[in-house]
Amino acid sequence: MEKFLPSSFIVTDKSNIKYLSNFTGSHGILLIVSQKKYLFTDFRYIERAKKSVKKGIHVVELNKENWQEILKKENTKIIGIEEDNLTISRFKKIKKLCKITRRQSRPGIKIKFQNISGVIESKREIKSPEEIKLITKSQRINEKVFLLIKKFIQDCISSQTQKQKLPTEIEIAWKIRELGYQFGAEEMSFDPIVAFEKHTAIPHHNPDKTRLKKGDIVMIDMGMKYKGFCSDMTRMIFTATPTKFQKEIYELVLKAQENGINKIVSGITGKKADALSRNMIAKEGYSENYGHSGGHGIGLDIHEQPSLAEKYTEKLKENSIITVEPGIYLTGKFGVRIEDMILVKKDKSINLTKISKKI
Ligand SMILES: [Mn+2]
Repeated sequence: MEKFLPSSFIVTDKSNIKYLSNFTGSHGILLIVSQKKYLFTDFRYIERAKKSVKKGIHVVELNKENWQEILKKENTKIIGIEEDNLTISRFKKIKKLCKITRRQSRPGIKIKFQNISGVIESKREIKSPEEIKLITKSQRINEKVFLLIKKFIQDCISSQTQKQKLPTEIEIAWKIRELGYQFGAEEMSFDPIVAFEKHTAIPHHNPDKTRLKKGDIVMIDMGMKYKGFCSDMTRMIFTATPTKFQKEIYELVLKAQENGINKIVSGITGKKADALSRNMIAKEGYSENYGHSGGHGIGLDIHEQPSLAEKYTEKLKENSIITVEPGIYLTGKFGVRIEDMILVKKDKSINLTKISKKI
């Protein structure tokens, strides 16, 4: 269903503010009144905002007088707000800012609020060529880091002496961060997931002090942030020849994932896109071991619209970027997840991830 924005609205979601204005400070609020855009911030961010905002956006130091002046000038009566993003206390402050009292001979204006949550997010689904370039670059950094991490793990295993200790999950997660910053990421798009052996059966394992052992199956799910844009990838590393069963599971997940990637095109629903991988896993009897959604939109946020899930019945849009990440998790044994980023196209979607999936 297409949703529309009223002519006046307030943007409080940080990624939406960045999307519409290019402002990235932690304290800002965007007020749009009849197509005129005002970025309100405080003293600390004024200079930075002036330097970074898109053309045509007025940067204003927030106070009640100038806020109300703008609303009065345009005779604003309905203002859109992002309910999903507002705390009660922040909403109270906004209400106060917008409460225009009867003063002198001026008539008071009663303002109504309307929920616009999701509308800007829905516009963000379709990526511009520039955004596609930045997301791809973010993934290139991610890949550079991953290859070095993989080599580091393999080198540790092959050159291990009796005395030497192999790295812990935390140590590898830290190395991912370090290399990421070194190669130009401004931050991680989420805390790196590094899991050894049994921990791979926990979809979002929190790295701990467990040490790597030769023969472990390793899961690495990692992503970088570059100029505000996220990347996301999951790979499995086998530190010895996998068992027949491990290989079987790995190949099933891979087959399911590639079926998804090859058949996802714009116009199919998120539900259908999810089913492309899920049905193959279910057919082999592992539906109970695949308890998360099949993927998600990615951009300024690590998880954004659309969603590859049973309940997501909206259609995928051309030039959206999504992840495809099926998995099988066998508690107490091991798990496998494989994740790539896909640029959705009309005829054949494009895999933005270049790291090999061969064992
Ligand atoms: Mn993901």
